[in-house]
Amino acid sequence: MDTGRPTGTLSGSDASAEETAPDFTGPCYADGGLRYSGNPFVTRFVADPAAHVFNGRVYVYDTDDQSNDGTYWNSTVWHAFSSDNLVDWTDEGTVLTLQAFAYAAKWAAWAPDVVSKDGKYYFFAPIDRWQIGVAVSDSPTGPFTDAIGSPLIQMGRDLNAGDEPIDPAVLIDDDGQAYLYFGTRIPKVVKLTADLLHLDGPIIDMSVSGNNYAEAPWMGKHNGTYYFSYSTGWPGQIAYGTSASPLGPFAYQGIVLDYVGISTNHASVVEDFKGRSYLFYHNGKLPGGGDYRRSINVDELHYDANGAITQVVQTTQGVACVP
Ligand code: FUB
Repeated sequence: MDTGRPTGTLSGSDASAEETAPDFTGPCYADGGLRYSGNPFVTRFVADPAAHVFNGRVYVYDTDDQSNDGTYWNSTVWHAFSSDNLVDWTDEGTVLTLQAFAYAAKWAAWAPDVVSKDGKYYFFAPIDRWQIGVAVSDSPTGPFTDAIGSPLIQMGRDLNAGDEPIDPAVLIDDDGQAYLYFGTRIPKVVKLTADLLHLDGPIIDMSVSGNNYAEAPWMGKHNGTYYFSYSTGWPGQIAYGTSASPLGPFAYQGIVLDYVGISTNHASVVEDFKGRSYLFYHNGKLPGGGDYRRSINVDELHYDANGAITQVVQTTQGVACVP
């Protein structure tokens, strides 16, 4: 996809890479200069990026703000983009709609997550602000079909589902155990069965010191430590805590991403794509953008020598092309 965003050239600390680069040909270079993604790196209004690497390619699953009415997050479809170099992005179009879920009231398709297991792709879909469904596909871009026929999580039905079971985020740990994180104001976690289609135990309130959790949970793992990140409010920053267990308790560590200038903040981490880590997040900076017309960005994420995340710098340049 031609994003229409500016491309950059090597400068500063990247200049050393220029000196050692064998040549400046190939898709990552233009006019002898390294290309950058630009931020926002899309020309469509999409938000709530859930980024994953599947088969060596980055897929970003989003809430589709382009198709809401501009006054609320009332889109009924989810969108995706993909790239193998972080600069050339393919618009994968609508990958799932609320129509796929017979039980949906069909008025709000919010922040999703997708995981891969045994060659299949599982799309965790927050539906209408009170339930979470699962759809499955053989391809990361669908078509996805309802995998259960009823909600995986439903407010009122499930004990301790909370007041607003939204923003699912799934971690499949190194031992194969899957954990589903979700919720507003109180972070929730529940184990999933091996087929990812059922709860495998009670829904637990997760403890994060500082108690400033609002929404947008994301769980990552770095050098054996679990990193739980989340938005702190409306507006919010992306904060994080760490733990030796995926169930917590999490000790507050600091801010991953500062305010983004609109009412919501929502981010995901790609821990390792061709040797670097990245933070995907949204803001309102695409022309015509704002609270309900958000667009997605990517910047590098760094850990210091002690494993602390260095606050991510929000750039308009974006990230360098990775061949
Ligand atoms: O996109 C609708 C909602 O806004 C998401 O579910 C929240 O995380 C916030 O970004």
